[in-house]
Amino acid sequence: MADSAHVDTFARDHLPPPSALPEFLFDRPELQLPPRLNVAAELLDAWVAQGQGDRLCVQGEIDGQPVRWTYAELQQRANRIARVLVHEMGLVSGNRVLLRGANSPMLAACWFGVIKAGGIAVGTMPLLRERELLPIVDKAEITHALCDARLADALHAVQAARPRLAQVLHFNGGGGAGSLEAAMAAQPPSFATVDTAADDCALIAFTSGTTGVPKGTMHFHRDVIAACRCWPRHVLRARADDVFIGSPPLAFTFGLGGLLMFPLAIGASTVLVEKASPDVLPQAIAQYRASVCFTAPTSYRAMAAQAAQHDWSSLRKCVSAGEALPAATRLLWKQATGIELIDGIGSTELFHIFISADEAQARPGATGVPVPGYRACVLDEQGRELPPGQVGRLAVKGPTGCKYLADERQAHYVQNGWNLTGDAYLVDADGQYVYQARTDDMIVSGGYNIAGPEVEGALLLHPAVAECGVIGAADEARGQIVKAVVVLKPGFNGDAALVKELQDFCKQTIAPFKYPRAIEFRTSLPRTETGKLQRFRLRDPA
Ligand code: 3UK
Repeated sequence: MADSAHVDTFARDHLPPPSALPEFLFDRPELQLPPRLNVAAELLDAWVAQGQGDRLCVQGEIDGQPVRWTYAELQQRANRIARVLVHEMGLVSGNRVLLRGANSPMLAACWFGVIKAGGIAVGTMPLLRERELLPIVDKAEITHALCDARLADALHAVQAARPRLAQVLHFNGGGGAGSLEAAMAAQPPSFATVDTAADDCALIAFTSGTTGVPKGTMHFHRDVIAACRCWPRHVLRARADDVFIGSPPLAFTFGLGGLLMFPLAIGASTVLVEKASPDVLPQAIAQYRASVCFTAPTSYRAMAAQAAQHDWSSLRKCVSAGEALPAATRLLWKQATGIELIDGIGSTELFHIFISADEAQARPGATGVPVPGYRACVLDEQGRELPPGQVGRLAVKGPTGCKYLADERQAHYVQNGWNLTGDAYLVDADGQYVYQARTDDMIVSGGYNIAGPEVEGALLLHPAVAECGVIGAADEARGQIVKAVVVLKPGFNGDAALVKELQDFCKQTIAPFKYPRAIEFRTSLPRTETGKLQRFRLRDPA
């Protein structure tokens, strides 16, 4: 720790104590990382230094105009931003810089600018409002921000309430006087990337948690590089000529890894589009001839429904994460595009995917096996390892792991060196990990343990069902009953006959005791910005 490059020691000072950290595994040859490491030096400067600066790096739009930047062009913009941060905004290495904006090439340049200057990037979801930004600014003691001009209002309100956040510049607003772009234009395009220690903090990612104060997960430079060398290398196996695209925001580590770190780690290019909802993503895939796609299971399901209208011929690899992938969705996508989805479970705490299966290993209903570099097991309530076939708590360790910023909940996520993700899993006879539910979402009805996602999987096989969520509803006789909230496809009517039909359908598809005794029809389901179903809002509509 003595040779940290950070002048501002906030991150180091607020790490969990060593005894509360998970065990880290670096036993693979590709995980032997040097003591000095900077993500921007590895992913950006190194390509330019190797004479690869003219390769295409990032595409998208700025102010409605198409953008195509090479590695050298992104590097020069990041360099100018680093200079603006240091020389105009008074950034000192180790300061936290809030980033606010939808995915765009400029947001990527800002991210690298912060990292080059030795700052700590704190990405925030574009939809967050003042009351959600305030706890992040407080918790991470944020002093600087780079913000998309179209999202300036909420941040102005935060600034008014928090004098600490004194330095803010805006981008993507036309580049007029006072903008980040104008400040960049006054700086030369070179910058000496700060020589950070491998265990200096590079980013703090806040969890998309459903309850309580958001948790900040700290990630070192080495965590990001280690993640680039595990799942992408061994499971995704993309190539330098691949074009990455997808929906998750760069503020979400699923998006930061999949749409920025992983393509740049192999010299590939990425498309950063502001809107990547299922109704516009297919068009963007065709327009940019994208070959590797990252999005959530519900998005694949929605895109599959309109597959016939689009050109998927450029697409090679499709990654699903964020929530469990129903077997029905895997099948629909394969039928629509011919592509076998790559499912993977990751978390903000571990940065990215740690259990997954490539196209060849993929099995409907299973997530896959531990990614090389990671180890996993299923534990009982006492922390003992369970044999195959039994449902328990998923435990993981690898080169990355949970480091909450000053948070008591570290002791919930990390126990005896394992990261406990809060998921109920079983390992089947083939060693495949089979997702059951979030531990808190297991339904106990009449003495049976029932996993809501399994019932959802059954309902999704019925032709009338567009989307659904299954929860436990309080019941005097049974403690809980299985309740399904269903969104129907157009042309279906949610009447008593359909309720009966869906119930019978479930009884034929899975063990009859799991069928939903109550079914409610709605026009949409509550989801987070990252595509996760908010079950707590189904349970308690208020
Ligand atoms: C759930 C899954 C079943 C699971 C994430 C890939 O989702 C990500 O991070 P979050 O912190 O949530 C983590 C939790 O989400 N989950 C994610 N993927 C799957 N459940 N199958 C899956 N394939 O409950 C997990 O504990 O928002 C995903 C990469 C980076 C990420 N941050």
